[in-house]
Amino acid sequence: MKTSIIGYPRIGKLRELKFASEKYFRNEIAQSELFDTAKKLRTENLTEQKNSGLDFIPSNDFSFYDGMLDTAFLLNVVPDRYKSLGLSPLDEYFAAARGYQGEKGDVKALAMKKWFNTNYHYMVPEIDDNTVLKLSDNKPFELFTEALDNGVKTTPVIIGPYTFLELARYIGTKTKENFFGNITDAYIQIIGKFVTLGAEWLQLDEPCLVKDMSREDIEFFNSLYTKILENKNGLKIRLQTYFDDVRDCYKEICTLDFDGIGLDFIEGKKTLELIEKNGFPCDKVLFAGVVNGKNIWRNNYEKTVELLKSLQNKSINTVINTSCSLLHIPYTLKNEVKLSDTYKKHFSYASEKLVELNEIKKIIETEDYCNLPEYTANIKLFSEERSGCNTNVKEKVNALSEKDFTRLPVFSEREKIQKEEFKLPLLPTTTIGSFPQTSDVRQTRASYKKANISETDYEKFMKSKIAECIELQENIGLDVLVHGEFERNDMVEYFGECLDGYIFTEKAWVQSYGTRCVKPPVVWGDISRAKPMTVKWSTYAQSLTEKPVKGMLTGPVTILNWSFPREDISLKESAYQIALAIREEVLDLEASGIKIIQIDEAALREKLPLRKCDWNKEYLDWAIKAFRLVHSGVKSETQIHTHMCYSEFADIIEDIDNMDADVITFEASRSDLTLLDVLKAKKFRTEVGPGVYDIHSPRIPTVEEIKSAINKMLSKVSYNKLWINPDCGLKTRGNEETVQSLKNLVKATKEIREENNL
Ligand code: THG
Ligand code: ZN
Repeated sequence: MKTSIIGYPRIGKLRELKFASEKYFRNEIAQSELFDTAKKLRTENLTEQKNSGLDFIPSNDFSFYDGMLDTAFLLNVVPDRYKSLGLSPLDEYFAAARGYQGEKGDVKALAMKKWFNTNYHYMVPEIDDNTVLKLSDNKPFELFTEALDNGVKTTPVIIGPYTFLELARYIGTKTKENFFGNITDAYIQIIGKFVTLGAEWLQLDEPCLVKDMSREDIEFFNSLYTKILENKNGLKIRLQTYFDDVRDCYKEICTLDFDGIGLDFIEGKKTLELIEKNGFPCDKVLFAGVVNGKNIWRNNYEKTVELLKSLQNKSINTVINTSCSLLHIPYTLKNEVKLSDTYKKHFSYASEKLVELNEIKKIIETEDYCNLPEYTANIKLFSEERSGCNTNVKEKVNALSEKDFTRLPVFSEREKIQKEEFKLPLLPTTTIGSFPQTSDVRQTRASYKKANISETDYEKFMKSKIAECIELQENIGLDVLVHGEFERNDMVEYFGECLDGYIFTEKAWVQSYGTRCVKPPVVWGDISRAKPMTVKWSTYAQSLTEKPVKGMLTGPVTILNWSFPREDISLKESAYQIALAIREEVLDLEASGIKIIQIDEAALREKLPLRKCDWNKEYLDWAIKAFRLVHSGVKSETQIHTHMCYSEFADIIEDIDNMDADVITFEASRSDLTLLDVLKAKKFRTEVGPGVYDIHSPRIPTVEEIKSAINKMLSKVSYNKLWINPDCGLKTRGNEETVQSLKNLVKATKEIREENNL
């Protein structure tokens, strides 16, 4: 049996690509230096994969920002506003990714969205009626040739035409059907070029096949590939799916002329059943995703081998594959120097997954594999009892009942009480929580972590930053303040570090979007709170001002979704454990005089099952309850806020109301505020602050632009319920642009209040 992966991380083991790109953005290095770094990283990846014994090595999984954006540029789906800037190709690409504000113009970035159920984000291709979809870039071919020059005939990877057209945003009157001819022509041309270059395989990623598909969707998919596969000219085409099963179109993909089909056996609940019921075509290769590409636990060889043998027994021509691209896990355990081997031996990052693939191959190919040391060591690992059990926590979770999930009095009563309590102006202004994490902040945190400065000095520094931040917000004229979150590296990692049951890593970076990475903590055992985590900072901030300062917490679902979760207990149980811990923090904050507490559920939407039929029973039923559990114990005058990121929540808007928060802020500005219509239609009850400007771009929004956003909002949301805020935390921004943007926000709000006599 051969081995394969779907894609590899690209940011660099020590985030070299991130640092080089950001230097390039700051004009500190030339384009050529950035290109050199990128090439070096690609070569390193290639060498590592080749040396591991991997049979199918991908190319074109590299990207300077995002694979979807690359595909848009490959297909000439680039809005005129970027082309007309007259920038170099690379700068035009970054303008679409990040927005551009400079001597050549002022344009916003493309929209950005969550990539399926991961913490990765993709750029949304934008198609208007003038878009001429055609092959217009050479990157996939250049990267194939580059690898060939290094002695490896790779499998180039490209997003497939169905997923591309499905995920694109259509801003004119045309729809995906209008692009049938052009996109099939483009893919046929791509195939032709790879044939000329001597490629053997092409991998087309079609993750959209794991979502609900209508009859029309299936027919559209069918016609796209019927046309493309008629022209494959001897190139072998692998249809690669991931993140769930393909139950709606399994039969169709088996009949089409693909040479290989990649299916996910980890997240695809029905993958095996589909094969058992319908068989698998003997003229195709099954790329069986049996090594988890999303989590960091070692593979259970006994189970995997049993599965692979069962496929073998059905005479299926099988390749051992990962369940999805390894983009979603960190590079290598070699850089985890501090973590004890007690834990590490249970872990497997991308480069260790390569070793696992090779070991599984060896085991499968060995007649009497039960005595292979690779196999026996793995059996032993999985039979060991793991530490971290806390019966007290388990009992608390078992004892939960309906009243623990219910806050009283009801929303409408609380709303009245709170208006009286806070006496805020109409359209209150606030921010999401974090302020710029400037280099002094990062450096001081790092020195403290390395014990280079004392706790007293660290606390002094943090308090001075908090005081500065409070003064700044008062000067700007914001109504509800925050402490700035300077003590936090990340809104999830920080709590992971404070909570018992979590372990955290040193260099386990995973790309989140563009050059931004996160370091997800690992849920190791049962979770509990050892001590207050945020009270000291919040109460200090509140002591400096008459205005309310929000206490800032991360909600249980987000903490869990942005961690590497356990696989031995359910997500629901872990979420309730975390919820109980955060609940203790909420009650401590309240007891210390904090009157507004924000509990972010930035990632609530992200783990929603990809198929609607699984939404309630498998997720929302416990996710919403976990949030309610956190805040149900507070007084009626304590105001609970929450925040959500990049989400499309139109279809779960009622569930969001059901979280029973008093105020929600969310990101809307990159998607043209379409959510407002839904809020209106569904009579959204929670007070709401749809972000008035996009913080993921360095450009400063003008007063006029913010006013126009607020006016749009006022046409859909009652002035009694509307809050004014940026659309996410400010930690990635610089000080100067932040101050200017917030000043514009306050000025715009004041003018609107005046113009409307509010
Ligand atoms: N934390 C986690 N996941 C997230 C977010 C987060 N997913 C969605 C959204 N927010 C993604 N946004 C960001 C924003 C900023 C950063 C990462 C993801 C960021 N990262 C630093 C960087 O890459 O330079 C590294 C962090 C650090 O220095 O500790 O700024 O907020 N978990
Ligand atoms: Zn956000």
